Amino acid sequence: MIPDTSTTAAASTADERPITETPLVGIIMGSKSDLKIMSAAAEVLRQFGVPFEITLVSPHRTPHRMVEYAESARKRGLRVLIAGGGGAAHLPGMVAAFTIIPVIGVPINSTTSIQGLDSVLSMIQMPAGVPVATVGIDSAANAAVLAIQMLAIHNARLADSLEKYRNTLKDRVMRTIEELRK
Ligand code: RP5
Repeated sequence: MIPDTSTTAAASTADERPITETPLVGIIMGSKSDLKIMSAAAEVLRQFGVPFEITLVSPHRTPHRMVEYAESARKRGLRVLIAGGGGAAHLPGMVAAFTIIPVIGVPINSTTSIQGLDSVLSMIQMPAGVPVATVGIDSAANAAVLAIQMLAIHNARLADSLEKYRNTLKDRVMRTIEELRK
């Protein structure tokens, strides 16, 4: 049964009503040591009221679980996967091989020697027809925003929330410009 170690989360306040109770986004990672980075994706999804699940799926240590997770993801209602990994980060690419739902890869800087470049290179050069949308090193929050943008194609509430979010980013820059003028 997948996912046996996951937490299903959905926002519950009036302003952050979940769009459905079923998780739409699956956040997965190769190791518990990735959680400190990947929890940023969970936080963003929570803020936007997007139901998600979060769990460990290791391509090397639990390969059968990885196949089962990827193959069952769409049937279970998931619409986007966010997959993080460090070092030889095969998780996003291998999961993408077993599902047609979009996979967003988060390269994680888990080694001090090459600082996440190993993970980037493990994710970006996918063969034609099996893409992984790779975000920046340790950029789990951006992966969540990208997932929300995908869901917003068919969800007006999420589209409105994204417009508001973008305006807050713009306002922040404009405030700084004003302060520098003084
Ligand atoms: C990868 O190896 C994981 O995604 C993690 O980033 C890295 C190190 O894993 P641990 O040795 O900390 O479990 O598979």
